[in-house]
Amino acid sequence: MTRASRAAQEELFDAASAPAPDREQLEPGAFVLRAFAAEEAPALLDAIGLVAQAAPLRHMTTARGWRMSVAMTNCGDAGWLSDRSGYRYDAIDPQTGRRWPAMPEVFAHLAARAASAARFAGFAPDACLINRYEPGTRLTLHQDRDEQDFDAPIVSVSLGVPATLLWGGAARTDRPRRVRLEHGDVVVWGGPARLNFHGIDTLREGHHALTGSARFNLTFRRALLRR
Ligand code: MD6
Ligand code: FE
Repeated sequence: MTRASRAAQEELFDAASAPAPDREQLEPGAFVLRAFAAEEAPALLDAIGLVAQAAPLRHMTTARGWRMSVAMTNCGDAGWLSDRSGYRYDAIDPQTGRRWPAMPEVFAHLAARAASAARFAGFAPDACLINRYEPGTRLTLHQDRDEQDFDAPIVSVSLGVPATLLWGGAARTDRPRRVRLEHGDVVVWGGPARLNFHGIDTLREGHHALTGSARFNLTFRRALLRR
C-alpha cells in the first residue's frame, strides 16, 4: 500500500469510528496500545501533581538558546535535561539542587505492563520525562538518542487533550505519518524502530475533564545501563 492510500484508509477508519484494534503496529517494533492507560489515568495525573510539587514543570532551553514551548519535569533515577550545553541525563534537578522525585509505583508498573503487551519483556525504566503541552505548543521532529541503552524500548503515555504524533522514519527527511493519540493511549517502540524520528504537531485548543486545556505525556526510558 502506498503512503497516500494508507493515510486515506486511516482517515476512513477514523471517520467510521470503527472499533480500534488493541495493539496497532506502526511498523516492526512500534505499537500503539489504545486506551491502555485509561483506567489508571486519574492516579497517573495525581502522581504527576505530586512530582511537580517537588520538581516544578519548567521550560528548558535548547543548545541554540530557544525556549522550549512544552513544559517539562522528571522523576526517577535520571532526568532528561536540555540547556545551553545540550541534552543529557542527570540525577540532580538543576532547579532544586536535589535528586528528581522517585518514580511513583503506579508509573513503573504501568510502563512495565505496556512494554510486555508490546512483547518487550522485563522493561525497568529509570527515567520518566513528564511533558505538559498547552494549546499552540509542539515538539519538533527528533530522535531519542541520549540514552546509554538502546536495547530497551520507550513507553509513552498520552493523557488529556488529544494530539497528533508525527511518526517518521530512520532519516530526518522521511515524510512522517500522522497518528492521533488520545487520552490513555500508550505508544511503545524499540528494536528496529528505536531511533525513528518523531514529534508532536502543534496542540489544538481542546478540553478534557481531567486536564483542562492541557495534554500530558509520560515518556519512560532506560537512560542508564543496567548494573
Ligand atoms: C510526546 N513523545 O508524546 C512526545 N519519544 O509528547 C516523544 O518524544 C517520544 O512519545 C520517544 C518515544 C516515545 C515518545
Ligand atoms: Fe521523543
